[in-house]
Amino acid sequence: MEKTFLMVKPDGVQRGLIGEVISRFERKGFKLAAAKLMVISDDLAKKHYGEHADKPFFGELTDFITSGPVFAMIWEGEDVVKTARHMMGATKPSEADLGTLRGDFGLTVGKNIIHGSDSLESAEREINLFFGEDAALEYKKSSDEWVY
Ligand code: DAT
Ligand code: MG
Repeated sequence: MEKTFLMVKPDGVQRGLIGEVISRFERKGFKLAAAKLMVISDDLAKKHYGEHADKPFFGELTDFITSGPVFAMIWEGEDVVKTARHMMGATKPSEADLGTLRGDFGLTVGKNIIHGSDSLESAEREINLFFGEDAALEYKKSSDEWVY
């Protein structure tokens, strides 16, 4: 089954939104496969956001993501990469639809609550970067037969 990497950013953790984020993905029908509260090292931040290394906001971005605990997760389910991006909303909260996490809880592009992989390739890369291979727990969820 498809997997994605999601992470409640330091602003979401400080604002008490871990439960809200988990709840939305649980209620949607997705399955939590791994989770940990952690502080990202400078090295990991630079690798994770490597695609943005040339952008003017790169320093601000890595400073922010390392500024406090994040809640890293692997979620599993049909089309989870694309669907999770819809549930997060647009990068800029001012452009994110209400009903999305960023639309409901964010105000600025920097502090936008949540990270989610943007493709199958980045999901695999980010899962390996944060959890390593084989970290996703395989288990049967009794609700699956009512979701699929
Ligand atoms: P997303 O997080 O939606 O995948 P992204 O990969 O383009 O967005 O950018 C990563 C993060 O960098 C984003 O969540 C917030 C920050 N960011 C993006 N564009 C920015 C900008 N123009 N100014 C400041 N921060 C920005
Ligand atoms: Mg991105």
